Formats: sequence, C-alpha cells, structure tokens
Amino acid sequence: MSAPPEPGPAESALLRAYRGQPVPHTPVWFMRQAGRSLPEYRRVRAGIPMLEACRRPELVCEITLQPVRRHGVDAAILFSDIMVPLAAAGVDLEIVPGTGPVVAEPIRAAADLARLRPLAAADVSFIDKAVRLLLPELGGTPLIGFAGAPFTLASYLVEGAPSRTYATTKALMYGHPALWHDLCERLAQITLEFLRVQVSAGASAVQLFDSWAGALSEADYRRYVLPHSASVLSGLADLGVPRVHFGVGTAELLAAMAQAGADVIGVDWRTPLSAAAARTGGTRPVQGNLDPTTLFAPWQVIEAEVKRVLADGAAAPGHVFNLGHGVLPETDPDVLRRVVDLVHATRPR
Ligand code: 1CP
Repeated sequence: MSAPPEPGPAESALLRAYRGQPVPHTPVWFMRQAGRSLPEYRRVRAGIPMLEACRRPELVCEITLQPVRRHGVDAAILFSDIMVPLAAAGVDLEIVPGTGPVVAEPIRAAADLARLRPLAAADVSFIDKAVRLLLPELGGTPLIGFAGAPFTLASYLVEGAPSRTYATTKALMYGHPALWHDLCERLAQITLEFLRVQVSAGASAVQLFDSWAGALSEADYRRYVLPHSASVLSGLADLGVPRVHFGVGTAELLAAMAQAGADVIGVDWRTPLSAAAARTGGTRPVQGNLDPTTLFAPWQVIEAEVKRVLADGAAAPGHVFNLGHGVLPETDPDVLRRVVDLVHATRPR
C-alpha cells in the first residue's frame, strides 16, 4: 500500500496560522535562518561573493534547505538578499563582507534615477530556477519569498552603504519630495516584480522587509512611505498568498504598517505581541518576536522567554513564532533547534 500523499504547503501550520486558522502546533521559522550561523553555509559559500551566490540556483537551493534540515522549522525562506533585484535592474553594487550593501554611485539627484530601470522577470530568471529546484526538495514545507520595501531599499541607494541616522535619505525625502516619490515608485515596481516572480515560481507566502522604517515618525511614514509599500502589497493581492510586513523599531508605526495592506504583521522584540495585535485592530495574525540576543542566555532564560512570547502571541488571531529580527551570526545553531522543539511541544491556545 502506498503512503498517503504528503499534505501540500496550503495545509501547513504556517499557512494556516497566516490565515488565522487553527493549528496543530505554533509554526516557527527564523529571519536570517540561512547564513552565517551555520557551518555548512560557511563551507558552501567559501570564496563565492554574496551576489554571485544568489545568482546560482543550485547553491540557492542548497543554502535555503540547510536550516530546514537542521532545525526542523515550519518554513523555508528563499536565500537571496533585498539588494538582488536592484543589481538585476542595473545598479552597480556589492555586498561587502562584514559591512553589507555598498552602492558604487548613490542616487542623490534626478539624473541618477536613470540608473534604475524597471525590473523584468527575465532579469531574475535565476530566482525562478532556484524556486523550481526547491519545491520538490521541500515536500510540503512552504517557501517564503521576500523583498525589501521601498524605504529600506532607498536608504541603501541614497546613503550608498548601511547608515545609522539615514540623514542623507531623509534630506532627499524632505528637500526633494518629487524626486523621492519618483524613486520610491520605481523601487515599488522592482519589488513587486521580484515578489511576483517568486510567487509565480511557487513561493507560498511573501514577506516585505521594511527593516529601517522605524527611523521615521508616524507622520513621515504615512506621507513618504506608506503609499509606496501599499502599492507593492496591493499589487500582490490577486496572487492570493499571505503577505507579511515587517520592520524594526516600528512600535509607533504598527497601525500605519497594517493599513499598508499586509495580512500579517511582523513585530520586533520591543513591542509585546498582544500590544501589536491591539494596535493593528486585533484582526491580523502576528509574527515574532523573541529578542535574538536572548539566544545567548542560559537555557532556563530562553525557555521562559519562548513561553512568554507564545502566551503573548495567543492574544492575536494567529501567531507564527520568529525572532524579533534576524539570527545573529554568533548564534549556536543547536540552541535554535531546541527553540523549535520547545515551540512545537507547547500547546497552542
Ligand atoms: O557573505 C554573507 O554571508 C553576507 C551576509 C548576508 C546574508 C547571509 C547578507 C548581506 N544578506 C544575507 C542573506 C539575506 N538577506 C537573507 C537570507 C534569507 C534567510 O533569512 O535565511 C535575507 C532575508 C536578507 C534580507 C536583508 N538584507 C534585509 C532585510 C532583513 C533584515 O535583516 O532586516 C536587509 C536590511 C538586508 C541588507 C543586508 N544584506 C547583507 C547585510 C549584512 C545587510 C544588512 C546591512 C545593514 O546593517 O544595513
């Protein structure tokens, strides 16, 4: 007798939680679960520049699968970077080890916008190939696609490198609002196309990372950023996949970010999940939000914090366990495995 067919991603705990449906266990995955915390990642990446690695479908497939195999998480997230579609759209940039994205010629004036052409699906055909390689390997485990939101992408393009203050970005935003909106419209097109390619190839959910939006006041967010993130999210509506919207330091922005049109709100560790649920109207599932540095604490502390996050997440119509931001490179992978097992063993309420 043949075994019953494996349930597909649509029936997975992740997709059920993202839709606010009852789950057999709280699903869990980790932002930046692939990458530098894993020795097997460091091995396969050795000598290959980051952007080059992202363009090799077999390597993307292998790196995406590594944390799924090792940790038993409920989702894979495509191994890529928010800068990949910008490089594919003609921007000269590099991801510098130990620093992050560095743009050769930052965008500061109207004439610079010409360097940002629209993205076509063919520009990122390597993504389509990688997703199609991944699907049979993943069985029923859902694949999450992702992209950077216009503000976060703009911050790298305008600053030219990671920033702490976003002073140049904000100067352009306040001083040249027409140029700012033109830039963000172009970025929204690129992001939308990048996400649509991932979903068309088989990703079951998407996450829009507006990692650095927390640098803005709510008023500025609503005026300069929300319309562009909303155009990305509404441009995905016909695909029918859950859309997660996440940023860091967004306590004051959660209501506005929810209004941008996401189905699920990602929350950093500063805001209790119950407060995040209340601030977003109590109608949306939440994702988060263990402080990533908690993973360096003694196990008893980690255990108590995981249980606190789980209990707090029960206030929302659905909860997907995650960290409040990405896995830090120094994290012990065995601790991540224990966290997954603990989340799975704790009865959802
Ligand atoms: O050589 C290396 O290993 C480079 C390190 C690295 C890795 C592993 C970078 C450079 N990007 C990535 C992969 C990556 N980037 C993933 C992997 C998928 C997974 O989660 O398993 C994801 C989701 C991203 C997304 C990303 N890139 C974001 C949004 C998420 C977040 O953490 O807020 C951002 C802001 C970036 C920019 C970026 N790329 C790389 C770095 C070090 C940074 C951050 C730089 C900064 O601090 O501004």
